[in-house]
Formats: sequence, structure tokens, C-alpha cells
Amino acid sequence: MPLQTGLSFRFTHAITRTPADSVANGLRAVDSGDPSGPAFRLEHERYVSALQEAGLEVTVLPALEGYPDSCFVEDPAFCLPDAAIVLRPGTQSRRGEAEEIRAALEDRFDVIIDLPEGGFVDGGDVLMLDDEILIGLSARTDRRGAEDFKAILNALGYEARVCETPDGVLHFKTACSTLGDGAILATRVMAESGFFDGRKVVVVPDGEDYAANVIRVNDVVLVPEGYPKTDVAIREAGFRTVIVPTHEARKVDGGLSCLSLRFAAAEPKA
Ligand code: CIR
Repeated sequence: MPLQTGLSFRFTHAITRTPADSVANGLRAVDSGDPSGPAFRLEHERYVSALQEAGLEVTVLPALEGYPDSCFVEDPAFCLPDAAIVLRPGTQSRRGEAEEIRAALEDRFDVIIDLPEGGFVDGGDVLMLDDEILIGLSARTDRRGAEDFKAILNALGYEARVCETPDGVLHFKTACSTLGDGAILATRVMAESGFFDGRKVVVVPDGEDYAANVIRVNDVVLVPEGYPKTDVAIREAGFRTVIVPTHEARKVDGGLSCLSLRFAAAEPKA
């Protein structure tokens, strides 16, 4: 597709969801203690403020106790300027989150497309760049889901590529992020994967892999608190950073991108 400068980082709106107390039962690969609902909600307020300060109008949806991981709204949907796609999360306990996010999307988008029955895609596996969209196969996103999603993107006029997420990485975007302006932030493993050949890649310094998940929002890059070497690397690459705490999210494998759906929309739907 033609380069659409800013497609991956110029946004006007975000949708988030308040963490529930049940986030203590959230999914995680390695147990490092349960997140606390109240502490997570305080961090979440800081996150919402950072998005607002970056220029976004933020919708904060109410907590859903029935879905422990539901504050990670990036996974059940994907937003483009002209359409939203309701996905199908690849893990059973999160599947109902897709219906729960639909009303918030309907408030904003004229075009809502459902991933066809059969396959699974988590939004955390979708990396939007300004000239193509990468879809990572993972334990959550299967080949059928990725190919069906790619077909939807192609029909909307976007180029998409299906990639194999390296082993041991939860989501494709757990290990890389768009920095915008033609640059990508990636762990060493992801940087050496070949997916980003020909692009500028800022490699996450050793020992800070968690910080590969950042979000560029308009003129700033939000970086998780506690990863000073990554912060320096991003700033040395020419970006302005804002540090945001994600200590509670991290306990359940969550990061900055997972906590919002970000999109560019000129006006709310009439
Ligand atoms: C999960 O395992 O689904 C949640 N505990 C974390 C989801 C993080 N989402 C993301 O990376 N997009």
C-alpha cells in the first residue's frame, strides 16, 4: 500500500477499560505474584493521563469482573481510520471480550467487520506500520485467523504480511513496536528475525526485553518505567519519551500497547 505517514502513530482517540479486581486471576506465563486491582487502577489512571497529554480523547470503559484480562483491550479488536475489526481472542477465557468491546466500537465507527468463524487473532499480534501491517502467528493467533484477517485488511486497501512470532514470545508485539517515522523498536531476537529487513531498527538493550512494548502516540513515545537503557536508546534515535508505570500489568504479561485501542477519527459518528 502507499506509505501513509503517521498511520501507525497519529491518533485522535483511544479506548481503554478499567482493570477489574479479578485481574488478580489474569493469565500469565510465569507467576511473579498477583496484580492488585487497586494498584493496577492507579497505574491505569496514569496511563490514561499520558494518552490524554499526548492529545487523545480517551474513552474509559467500566471494569468487567467476569473477564480478568479485559483491561487489555488491544486483543479483542483492531482499529483503522476507516473501520474496526472485531477479532476472536485465541484463549477461551478471553473470547467473550470481543462482544464486550463491540458497543464502544459502534459508537465510533461506521464500518465494523467481524473476523470470520474458524480462526483466532489477538490484537497483540498485529503490528501496524505506515506501509504495511504485520500479523504474527503465535499461541493465540493461528494460521486460519491470520489469513482471514489479512484478507479483510487487503479488501480495505492495506497490505499485510503473516510472520512467525519467535518461540517463547506471547504476542508479536511483546517483542517489537512501531516508533514511527520509519523506525521499529525490537528485541535482539526479533531484530534478527528478518521481518524488518530494510527498515531502521532500534534494538532493545540486553536485559530489558519487556521494554520492547512501547507506544508512539503523536509526538511522544510512551516507555514503561524501570528500563532506563531502552529509554536512552529511543531518545538517542530522536524521539521524545514519556515514562509510564506498568508494574501491575507486567505481572500478567501486559504492557503499554495492550492497554488501549488507539485510532484516528476526525469526528464521532453522527
Ligand atoms: C493474556 O495473557 O492474555 C493477558 N494476561 C495479557 C495480554 C497482553 N496483551 C498484549 O500483549 N496485547
